[in-house]
Order: sequence, then C-alpha cells, then structure tokens
Amino acid sequence: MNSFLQGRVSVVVGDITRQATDALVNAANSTLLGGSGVDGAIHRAGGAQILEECRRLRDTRYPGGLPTGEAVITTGGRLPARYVIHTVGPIWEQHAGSEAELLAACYRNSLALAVEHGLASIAFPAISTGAYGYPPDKAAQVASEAIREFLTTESGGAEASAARDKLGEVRLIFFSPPSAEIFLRNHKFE
Ligand code: AR6
Repeated sequence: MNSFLQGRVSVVVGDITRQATDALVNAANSTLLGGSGVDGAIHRAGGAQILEECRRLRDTRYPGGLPTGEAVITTGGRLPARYVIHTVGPIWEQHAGSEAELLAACYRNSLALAVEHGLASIAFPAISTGAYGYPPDKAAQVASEAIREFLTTESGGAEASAARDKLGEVRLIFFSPPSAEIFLRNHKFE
C-alpha cells in the first residue's frame, strides 16, 4: 500500500528533480542561496533563474533569511515542475523541543502556498532527514500528520475547501527504497 487518503497522497522512490508535478518542494536553508542534497540538485537541474528569484526574495522580503518552518515560491526554471516551493526544515535538536512543530509547519505552509497558487499537484522530499539530521521514523509521523490535517480540514468555508480539494496529488519522494520503507512503517495517515 503506497497510497493514502483516497489516493491523494502517494509514496514514491525517485529523484525529486524529475517529478513533473505543478510544484516541488526544496529542503532549503534560510539563506535561500543553495546548498547540498535536494537543494543542490534542484538548483543544478533548474538553472540560474531559481537562484535569481531567491536572491530577490532575500533582498526584499527576507533580508535576514527565511525563518525555519516558513515557505516561499519561485519559478521551477528548467525543471519539469512549474514552481519550486522553498522551505527551511528544523535542524534536529537545535530548536529546544520545537522540532516537530517546525517540521509540521514546513509541510503546512508549503501546501498552503500550493493551494494559494491554484496548483493541482506537489512533490515533497523528506524534509530535514538528510543534512539536518531529523530521525526519519519521527519525521514520517510528523509529515503524515501535518499532510492529513491539512488535506482533511474543514475550516475556512466552501471556497477555501474547494481550493484545497483542487490539490489532488501529493507525492512524497524518497531517494532510496529503505527510506521509503521507514516512512511506510511509521506514517500516521490512518
Ligand atoms: N531527490 C529526492 N530526495 C533526495 C534527493 C533527491 N535528488 N537528494 C537527497 N534526497 P537534505 P535537509 C533526500 O540533506 O536534511 C542542504 O545543504 C536525502 O536522502 O537534502 O532538510 C540545504 O541547503 C534526505 O532523506 O535536506 C540545507 O542546508 C532528504 O532528501 C540542508 O541541506 C533531505 O536531505 C537541509 O537539510
């Protein structure tokens, strides 16, 4: 069973930069100016236009950097995805016990941006589970709960709920079969 919430969420092994969803999420850092892992791969595959927009965001809205848990949207440049949503995950054991809340905020705020832009599909990497050291079993619980709550909430009235319903595909991308298996053993979708 690799799909959840009536098929709206799927678990896939692959490279996030190859996903042809409307948006893909970047596990960025607060500088928004690139890094290793997913961040490096996205900037390499997407080209200079993404970095240009990130620089502009730093110069205008986030001179001090994008805070942990928040998200911003840029073009997808040369990627198959139209947009990249950049979010900054928590660094494990560096946030005085707020790590789970901050990781949940990454998923919630990224999904909210996708809905605001009227998108129908989004792909996520396993935010914070690489360089930022978040234990993948714990991250699976937090990510799945945050996604489930976002997709199934009734709040905001008919218009908000129609916009949320338009987001019909949430793809969770894992770089290796073992990391997908850890997710599948620990998620809280049901
Ligand atoms: N596609 C899908 N998953 C991937 C890919 C890929 N191409 N590459 C790595 N992963 P990380 P973080 C997996 O380190 O922990 C950067 O330098 C990887 O196996 O990319 O949030 C940023 O600039 C891991 O499970 O993100 C920040 O400084 C997961 O994606 C910092 O790293 C996330 O690993 C962010 O660290």
